[in-house]
Amino acid sequence: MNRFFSLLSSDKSLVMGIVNTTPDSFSDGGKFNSVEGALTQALAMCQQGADIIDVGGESTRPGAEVVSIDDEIKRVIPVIESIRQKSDVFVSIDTSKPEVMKAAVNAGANLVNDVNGLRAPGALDVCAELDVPVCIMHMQGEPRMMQLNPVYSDVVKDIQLFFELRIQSCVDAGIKRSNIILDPGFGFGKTLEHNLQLLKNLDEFKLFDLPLLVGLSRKSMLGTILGGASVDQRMYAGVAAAVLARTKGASIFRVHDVKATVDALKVCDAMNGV
Ligand code: 7PM
Repeated sequence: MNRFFSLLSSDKSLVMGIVNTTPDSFSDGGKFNSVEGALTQALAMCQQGADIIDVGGESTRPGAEVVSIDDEIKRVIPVIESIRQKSDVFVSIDTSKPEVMKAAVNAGANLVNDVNGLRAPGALDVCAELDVPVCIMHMQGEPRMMQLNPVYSDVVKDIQLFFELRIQSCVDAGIKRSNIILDPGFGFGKTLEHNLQLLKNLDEFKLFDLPLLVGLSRKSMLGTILGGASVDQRMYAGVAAAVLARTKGASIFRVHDVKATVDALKVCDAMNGV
């Protein structure tokens, strides 16, 4: 059993720090500074107790520009390689493109995080071949349109069915069941009511007996709950949401505010004796 697998199967909460490599997230937009900036951010998150660093080069923001395979590889691979040179932290690649998944794992990434749930042609086969853990996230619709009018007959049951079908497709493609992580995809084709239903009933997704990952950090549902708080005013709400998700069975937390989340989850883990 490898080191990452042992960590995933431990009862500890795991914090995944978000590192964005899109040029617009760094002031000069230049290549060197983007890599340097992403590396500095990743190393700081490790200091703050992150267990995993999630590296993404494709914005899923509604209306964001499409990134080509080549451009995405040029953005993320130097960042993964530079993290690998300085640290043995686990690295996750946030992408929906099979070519990027392959290049990233070959550069040292340990986990594939796909907001599209490995639905792109070839993604299932590539992940079976790479034999790394994969996070299957639920999204209704596609980023550009998904928030216009999300509809479910029962958001929890509908997503359970989605997971059941995706797990089957993964296993049929040769992905080990023990390599699958599930994520209900907060904010991806969901109203505030849907997101709250999911948070309240998160334990319903434990029926698959697979690890649950949640991304609640700085999301607009928190802004709405707070009565219109901007992105930089959502940290305390995000920490509260992570703690609530922990009590409902989540074990991996994808966050921007690593130190605050790590400290809060230490209280949960101490209470649970883990
Ligand atoms: C705009 C909209 C910008 C949405 C950024 C986002 C998740 C993820 C993201 C998640 C997993 C964000 C999202 N969210 N991967 N990637 N789970 N597994 O707020 O919830 O970071 S992007």
